[in-house]
Amino acid sequence: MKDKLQSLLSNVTSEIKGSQAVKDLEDIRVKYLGKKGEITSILKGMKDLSNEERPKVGKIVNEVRAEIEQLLADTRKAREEEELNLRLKKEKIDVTLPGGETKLGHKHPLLGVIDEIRDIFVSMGYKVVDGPEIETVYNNFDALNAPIDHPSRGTSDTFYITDDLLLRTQTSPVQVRSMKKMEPPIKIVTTGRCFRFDELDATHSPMFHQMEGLVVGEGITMADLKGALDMFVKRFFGSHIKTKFRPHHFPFTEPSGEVDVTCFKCGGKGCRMCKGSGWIEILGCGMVHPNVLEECGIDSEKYSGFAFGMGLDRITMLKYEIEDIRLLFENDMRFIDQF
Ligand code: 2NL
Repeated sequence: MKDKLQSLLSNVTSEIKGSQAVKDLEDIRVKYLGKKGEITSILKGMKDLSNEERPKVGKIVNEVRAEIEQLLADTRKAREEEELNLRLKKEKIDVTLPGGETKLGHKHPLLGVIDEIRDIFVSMGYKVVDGPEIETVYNNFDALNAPIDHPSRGTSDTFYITDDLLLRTQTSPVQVRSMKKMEPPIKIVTTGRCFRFDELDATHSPMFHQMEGLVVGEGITMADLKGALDMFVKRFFGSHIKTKFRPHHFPFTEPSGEVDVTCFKCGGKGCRMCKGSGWIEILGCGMVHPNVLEECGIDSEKYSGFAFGMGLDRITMLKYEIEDIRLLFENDMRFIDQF
């Protein structure tokens, strides 16, 4: 028995010495000291020994077991240290290596245009205001003098949520809210998403972007309207660009007009961009209708004002000669990365 234990001990010792990894040591522990291990089975066999032999053999077995445990613990410590040193060596970072290229993002072309236009108006003293995309029918239509039978009110043109709530079809309700809250003088711009029940094609999208401006004060006239918009056009398109005011009709302004600018591609000679006319339409405007002022709690005898609105998607498309509005909203990086 003693010899058997001696040879077992020498086997274990050489196995432990020959182990490569911490994991091997665990396998060795299970093989000898585990529930079905060799030492354990010797201990189990002790009951068959004589009374004199049992304590002697027991002592030796326990000594051998203690020796194996000690050897396992020592070797485990050494192996762990080796493995750590190996990892530290392998995973060392060479801080002197050149860095990888970092790709910088940039503004979406539409957002770039929005920021540029907004900055121009802010520099002219306008305050930026925001409002919700879900609006009341009252703020979107009634307060803006829209006739009750106006086609844009119908469910075929507007996304209704309930009888009283809708997705705003223009940014004007933000200005209705502002007029009800603020005292003149008022000088504000607002930008945001608007929604109309349009079929998606190259020039129409059920979701689009608008910017509107509103000025209300004592003695505001059409001269102020023309001066402000002419200034904006020269700052945005260039100082050589001319403006032309054409009569138009909107329910919320009277008189109303549309603004054309000289074609910035051909300089007015006529090209594909301006469809040969030399002029490009960029916005709608007018003097705020007295009904709108009164509905928003402003005395139309004392105050007057002008307002304007423009489609930002269209302006962006003109600026970059983008021929399909869908490109602005598909977020295809092959498109966006060109700006
Ligand atoms: C266009 C025309 C316009 C307005 C928007 C406005 C707002 C209030 C009162 C009066 Cl609260 N008017 N906004 C006025 C004229 C034209 O937009 O073609 N937009 C894309």
